[in-house]
Amino acid sequence: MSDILKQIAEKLYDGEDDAVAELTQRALDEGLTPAEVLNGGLLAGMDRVGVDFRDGELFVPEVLIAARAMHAGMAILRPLLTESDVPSAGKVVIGTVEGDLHDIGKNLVGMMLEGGGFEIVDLGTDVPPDRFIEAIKMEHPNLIGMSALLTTTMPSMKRTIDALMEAGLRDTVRVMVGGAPVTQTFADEIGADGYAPDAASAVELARSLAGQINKSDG
Ligand code: B1M
Repeated sequence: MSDILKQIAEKLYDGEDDAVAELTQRALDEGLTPAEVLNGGLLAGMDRVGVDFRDGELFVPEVLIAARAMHAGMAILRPLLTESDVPSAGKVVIGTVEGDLHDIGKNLVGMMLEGGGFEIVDLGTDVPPDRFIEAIKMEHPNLIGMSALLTTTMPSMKRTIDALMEAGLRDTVRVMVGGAPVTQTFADEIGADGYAPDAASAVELARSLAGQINKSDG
């Protein structure tokens, strides 16, 4: 791995947001691609944070500071990831489900979808089912995207799909789900239309699902 990517990962782990922003910009100036900086620098650093958090070597305050540094790096990459000359591919209402505050993956998926030509309505984190319903009524999206990082919040995805059915809206949108503990099997069990393991496959999935919905019906 290049030296600058290693430094980005280390500074992210240490939670040094200014250094992460500066190194991210420098890596791009040196000719690395946004994907290289994201995967080899920012995500590599966050992976280490995840392992040490799991093993009890890092605690919530340190992880929060690392997350802030991740946001600082992503803010530099954002314009590059969201740049798109593709005509609108559709509209996606996206959010992290009720009870869950993790937003890094959801933000990344939102950015990549935007780069793939989608219009994004981001509801943020801790989004209850009725907030998704309200947004569907107001925004008439092609898709909704739900993210969950906790096994304890995954059932909120099912509650949201149930609420869509109760509101008579299930046929007007396609539902995609993702997040570290989510699997294709779980997506099938709860009646989602698709599951993507990462942000790049989320764009492919969204394209194929959006093609199934005719918004003149919605
Ligand atoms: Co928390 N956390 N956390 N955390 N955190 C995890 C998820 C955990 C696995 C850590 C661990 O134990 N190893 C663990 C969950 C265990 C479990 O349920 N299985 C955990 C826990 C336990 C907790 C708390 C309960 C800790 C506590 O308080 N005791 C607490 C819960 C708070 C809450 O949400 N109510 C908590 C809090 C936090 C912080 C606030 C400190 C912080 C979040 C800050 C923020 O997001 N703004 C945090 C963080 C940073 C993590 C880890 C370290 C990193 C998550 C991350 O951002 N990864 C995480 C450990 C880990 O995942 N290794 C951990 C990088 C991100 C790019 O990946 O989000 O997976 P990810 O997104 C990917 C894919 O999953 C996919 O694409 C993305 C890009 O490739 N994807 C989608 C995601 N959403 C998608 C949606 C799609 C499609 C694909 O379609 C719509």
